[in-house]
Amino acid sequence: MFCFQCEQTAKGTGCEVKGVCGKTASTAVWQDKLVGACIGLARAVQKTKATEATDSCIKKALFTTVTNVNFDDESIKFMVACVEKMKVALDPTAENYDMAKLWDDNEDIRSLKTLILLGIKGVASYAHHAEILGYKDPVVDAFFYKALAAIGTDTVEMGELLTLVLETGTVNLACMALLDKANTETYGTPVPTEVTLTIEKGPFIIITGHDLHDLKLLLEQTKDQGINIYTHGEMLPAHAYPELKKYSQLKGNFGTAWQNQQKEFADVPAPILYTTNCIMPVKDSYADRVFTTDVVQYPSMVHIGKDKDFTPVIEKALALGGYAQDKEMTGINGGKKVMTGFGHGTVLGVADKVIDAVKAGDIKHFFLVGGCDGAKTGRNYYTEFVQQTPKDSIILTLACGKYRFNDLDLGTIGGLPRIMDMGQCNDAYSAIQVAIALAGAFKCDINELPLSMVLSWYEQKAVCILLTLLSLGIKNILLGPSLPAFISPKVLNVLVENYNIGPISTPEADLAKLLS
Ligand code: FS2
Ligand code: SF4
Repeated sequence: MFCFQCEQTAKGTGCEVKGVCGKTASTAVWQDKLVGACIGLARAVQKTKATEATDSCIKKALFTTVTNVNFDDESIKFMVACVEKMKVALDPTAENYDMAKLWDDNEDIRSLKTLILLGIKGVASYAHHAEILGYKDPVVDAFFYKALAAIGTDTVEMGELLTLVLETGTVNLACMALLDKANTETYGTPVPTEVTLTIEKGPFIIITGHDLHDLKLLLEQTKDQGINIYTHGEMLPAHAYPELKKYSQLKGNFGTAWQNQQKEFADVPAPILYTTNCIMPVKDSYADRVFTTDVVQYPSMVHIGKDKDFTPVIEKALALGGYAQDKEMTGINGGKKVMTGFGHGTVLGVADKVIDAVKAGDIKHFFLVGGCDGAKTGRNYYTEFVQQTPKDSIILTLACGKYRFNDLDLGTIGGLPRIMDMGQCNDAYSAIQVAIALAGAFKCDINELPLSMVLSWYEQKAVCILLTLLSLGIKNILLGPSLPAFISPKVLNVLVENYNIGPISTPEADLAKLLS
């Protein structure tokens, strides 16, 4: 096997025996076969034409290969067969691609093709969520075939690949906009919402991952059942959507970021429903309580299929019964509640207030501190960075990296909390909208704003978001906890020369640099 798609890759170079994430060599090989089959399908589509079925299939297949999504060889094999069948129906002569060719390629070509591949895996995840809500963008869907076909082409040159890298970012912006539209038209515009970390006594279900549609269905199915629902990980921002928060059994948030799940789920008297990444290898201590749905699969765990009948989860919650007494829990800094719901709708709704505060000097700087969390100790950087930001600065955040600091009370400026959670990783779209609006108000370029981006990455959705920021010409991004293994020195040079992207160092040094 070879895999270097995530931040925790072995030795910082690549997993070759077994994944640090727990992925076996056999799963890695099947995932490669799945991507190779998708390239075959893309080749067939380019000769013939795409269908609704091929569009859906490509998105689901790419999402399946994202880190911490699917550890189940049988389901991946099944998907490979489905993709191949579609390909043969369109063009029996189109060949699948052997991913070993990519892993063994010249390091710069491999680097650029990998950036495109990982980027479209992220885009596919967002496009899949949007499609579930009935939203599609033909430009986004067409790009998967174009990008996959390019990855499978031996003769493609560096310049052409660099253009495609940036196009991946542009397409992802369109895709995040599509998902934003899908989410807000379906569930309403997020409103600032305080979320408790206390778990009430009695039966409950923990729902994790990014899929709001699964949460909605679970809320419908648990109406009047005496079962409470708690979000976990990337599901936290769901509390802010009017059409979800109206369910009285949606009570609060359980636990912190994904990498703590094995510890946090060990003795929880409730089932856990995984709707997307990040699932970690399931420990015996809670294996009887794990349920998966949609793209997530894990060997021997109960999978809820297309019928979305959550009865087994509900029955498990009732059988386990939850805690006997209310259980007060805290975030990693001891806070008992967190806030969410500061999407672009809310922040731009008070744009005048924000602009006045900047003009009056009450707000001197904005920081976007967001992205993925992960297990590395160096990620404490983000907690310390936020703690050390000056009192006249605002911290915009998103995705699961916020669990490092979202329970801190850093006070307010002009009635606005200093930490504003904009949502899930895909809600980077909100941060971009706010940056564009501020640049418009101050008649300057985004790079001239008193705005610094300090990002953390782990998996492939972070890759597509980074590419979006680069495609918008955003410079001086600080990235941590370490730079991706798949960026070759030459490609890194291009990114540094054109975008001045750099690694995080220490909170003190970085703050001094960003505020100078
Ligand atoms: Fe965090 Fe994991 Fe959102 Fe990522 S919960 S690293 O999936 O996409 O973020
Ligand atoms: Fe290794 Fe990350 Fe790939 Fe898992 S996803 S095999 S940890 S590089």
